[in-house]
Amino acid sequence: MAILDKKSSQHSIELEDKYGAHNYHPLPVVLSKGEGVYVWDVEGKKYYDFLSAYSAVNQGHCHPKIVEAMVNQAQTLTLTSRAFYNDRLGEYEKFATEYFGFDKLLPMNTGAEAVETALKLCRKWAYEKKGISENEAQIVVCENNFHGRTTTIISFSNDPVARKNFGPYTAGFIKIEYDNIVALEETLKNNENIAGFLVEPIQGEAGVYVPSEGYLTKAKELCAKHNVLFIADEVQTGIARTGQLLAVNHENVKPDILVLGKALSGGAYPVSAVLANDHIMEVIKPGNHGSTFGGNPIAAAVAIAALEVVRDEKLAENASELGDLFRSELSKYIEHSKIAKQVRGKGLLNAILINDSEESDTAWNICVALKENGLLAKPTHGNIIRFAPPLVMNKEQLLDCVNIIIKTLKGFE
Ligand code: IF1
Repeated sequence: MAILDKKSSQHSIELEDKYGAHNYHPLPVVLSKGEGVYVWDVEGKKYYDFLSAYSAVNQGHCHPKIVEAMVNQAQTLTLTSRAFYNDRLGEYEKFATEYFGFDKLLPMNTGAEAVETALKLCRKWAYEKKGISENEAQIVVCENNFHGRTTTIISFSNDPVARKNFGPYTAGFIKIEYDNIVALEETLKNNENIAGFLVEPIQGEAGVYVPSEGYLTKAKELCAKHNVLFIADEVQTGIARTGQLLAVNHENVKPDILVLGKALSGGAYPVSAVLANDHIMEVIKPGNHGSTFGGNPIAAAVAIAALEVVRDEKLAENASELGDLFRSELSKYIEHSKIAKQVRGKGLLNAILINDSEESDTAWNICVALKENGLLAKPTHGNIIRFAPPLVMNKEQLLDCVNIIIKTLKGFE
């Protein structure tokens, strides 16, 4: 029995393969421990984590302050539902609204739920405040967006893998090219029924696509001019990832509706939120929207701790500095590389483009080799590798990682 009980990567993989739905294609590594910028597999091998659970673990794995807040609250009160008040939610709402500069917060759990919430809020505002006739509201979205997996959200995705055979789809969305201000202007000018513009300040899933400087500022101005709500999905880009608390801060843009998730909890617990000012949020009345778990006391305690860590450890500043260093070091190598074409990103949300077709398995093979060399990253869209380590990394560790990446790329030249 001792041998059977012993954990092995192969055993864990076989269990998932046999008993789990095959909705992911993970890198063949089985993790069992994490601390700061490191994770360990079940055989005890240590890796730098360069995915950070898709930017949920910005504060580093198992941050002691976040874990302590979670454990203390878990031993006291876990869930009341919103049928009753709990003594943590209001405190968290005050903290988070002051932190981000909005009047009110609506608590949810996952990113997709928060995006759904923002869409519902936007539509209701359009009917009750803007005066759009019932069922006529349209929301403008961008090509190659990623906002989550619900039926409504995939209705306006243009990724066939995420979308095909899940119809019929939700109506009411207009898709325009990302980073195209003229397309937005034309769309807003020619349609009275537009309620909102939903946008990722940097497109993550599309391959860390940073829009032209000024795009977000101009988009916000156009929205204001046409009385259209500017909805920023900062689920992935928010909470210091790009070198500012929010990616919209790079352009001093204030969204009408802000959507947060992932690192709002430091990856310890599912916590998401929608923030807006009163003139928008007040359209939501008792019974209009909710969630059994949204706003639970553990989530509230965890989110406060997670946001305190970002502030106290100056994670935005660190992401900004280390991001500049990462891109400049890799650019020097890429200048003379045949296998890597470009490094791009902001703060510690970066990607390199691999010089091969989207259909090739080169990026995947590079990620497998990176894993062998002690660094975990994952390809997105075939030939792009995303690099997003926890923001608690230091300079020495980052340079060590740059060496691992360069050494690995050299094996593919
Ligand atoms: C998966 C990407 C990252 C998001 C934005 C909402 C959500 C996400 C901007 C939904 C989620 C994830 C989910 C993850 C892969 C991932 C991702 F590659 F697809 F783009 F992070 F890079 N808005 N992003 O990025 O949040 O409901 O998942 O909490 O496996 O689907 P969720």
